[in-house]
Amino acid sequence: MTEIDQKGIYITTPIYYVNDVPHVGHAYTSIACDALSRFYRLKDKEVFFLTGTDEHGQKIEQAAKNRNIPIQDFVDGMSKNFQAMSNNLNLTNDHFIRTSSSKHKAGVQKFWEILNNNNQIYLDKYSGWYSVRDEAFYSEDELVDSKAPSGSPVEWVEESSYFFKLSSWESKLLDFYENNPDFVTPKSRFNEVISFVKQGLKDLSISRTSFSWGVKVPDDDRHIVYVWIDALTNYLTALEFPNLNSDNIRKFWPADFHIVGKDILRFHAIYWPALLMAAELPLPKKIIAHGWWTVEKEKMSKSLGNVIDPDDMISKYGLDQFRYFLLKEVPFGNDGDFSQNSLIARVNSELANNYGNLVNRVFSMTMKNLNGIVPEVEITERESDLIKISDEKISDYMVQFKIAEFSKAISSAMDIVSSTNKYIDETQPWKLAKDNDHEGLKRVLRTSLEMIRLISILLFPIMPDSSKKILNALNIKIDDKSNSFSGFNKIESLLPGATIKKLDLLFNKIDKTEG
Ligand code: ME8
Repeated sequence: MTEIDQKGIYITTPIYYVNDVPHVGHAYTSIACDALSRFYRLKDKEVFFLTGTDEHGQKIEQAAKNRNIPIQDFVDGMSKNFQAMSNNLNLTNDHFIRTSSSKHKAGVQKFWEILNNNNQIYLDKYSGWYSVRDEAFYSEDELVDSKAPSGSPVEWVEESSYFFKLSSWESKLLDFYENNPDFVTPKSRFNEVISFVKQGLKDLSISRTSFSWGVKVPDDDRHIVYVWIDALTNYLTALEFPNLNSDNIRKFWPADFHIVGKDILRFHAIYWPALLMAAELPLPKKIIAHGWWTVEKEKMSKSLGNVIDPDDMISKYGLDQFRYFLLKEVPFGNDGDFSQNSLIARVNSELANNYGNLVNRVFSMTMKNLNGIVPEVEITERESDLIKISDEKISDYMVQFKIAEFSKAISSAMDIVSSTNKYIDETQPWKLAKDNDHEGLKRVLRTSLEMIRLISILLFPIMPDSSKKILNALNIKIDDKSNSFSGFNKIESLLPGATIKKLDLLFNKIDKTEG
């Protein structure tokens, strides 16, 4: 893939179905997108970060009916839960799209008309399997024990339907994949996509007639646009599509990162590019499919009663601790297990004992020995060594974060924490204080303060609140949308003579019994 150019960076979460309340899986995707958005803003990019809710289709219609609530009222209420999740997770999304909004619906109809005008749609009859839970069509040979491959129940459907000529895009898709070998990550999932396409694509049913909750097909309102066509189009309508001359479309389309769970990769990596090619629109640059969370080794499900509510985790362990754990625990793309004991262990060893301890001891020694005043110092070879390590780790961090390898990027930042703790253990500033070696003491504390500043900027996309508190105590202003990495790794960034502020303990050790 070519290097991302000067255009703005467009990052999207999937839009979440409102049949249910938000859980840790939704929180995970959203936090990942938020961290990536914050990272690119630090790199002086203009970012458009989109999230929202998917409010149409049979699944939502059934959920509202089961609860006996008028559908629009139901989706209004349920969408609010996801908007609250965005706030509670401290997301910096630039927009929250709702597919039941009239602007979005008009955009979907326009997208349909473009496809139709390009001779990409025809009317026929669908007979085959449909899973309401997955909102997906399945062929007979895809079923496993009479169920969808996801384990969802399927029903036989026979109805009049419009079709998209997906099959005619097979070779163009394969060419596109070949020319864009990083289009989907991880690679193993990309290979699955490619082999699925190579097995042959059938035309895709893109309208339904057996329910009414959705966008009406232009000029044929017996038909409702298939919810996935409606949903995928959100990535365009959020940028003011169909106005192709709008500032947002010009600045942000095509999307740079569609981040999705592996469950919905097929829709994003096959149907979406084919639809865009058919509509003669540029294709997204990258789709990242992340893995699946189990909970204490079990599939998360309502019937098992083990669904993790992000709000519970935030109130129990703290927001930044929760964000840190999710992004550090597994390499992005792999499946992970959400275990509260693992979360506690990670918070205690990596945040409390390592990072928190570094910050606390350096701040308290600076307060006690230097009245909180940042000293002016000359560095020695020992400091140069530490700076060399941190420079290497910063480069690693940049390489990894850019491609959403959060866990590796965090490890690089945490390596600087460990190296700085080691530097302090070796230089023993408490001993320098006792021995009245003021120059030595000042040098160690100033260097350590600079390292804390640097680490806190690196960790800002992951733990914005804590980083902000630390940086604020160092008199460095950082805000959610307008900061920059530029110049941050210069060691002389703190102002000598300035007084650092008192900082409360940020990462308390969690008692295991609290889990
Ligand atoms: O699929 N582990 O919405 P959805 C990790 N509306 N991530 C998980 C997860 C888990 N256990 N469970 C859910 C839809 N997710 C469509 C998307 S986009 C145009 C339309 C995350 O509410 C993961 O990102 O079922 C997954 O892709 C998304 O939630 C599915 O959310």
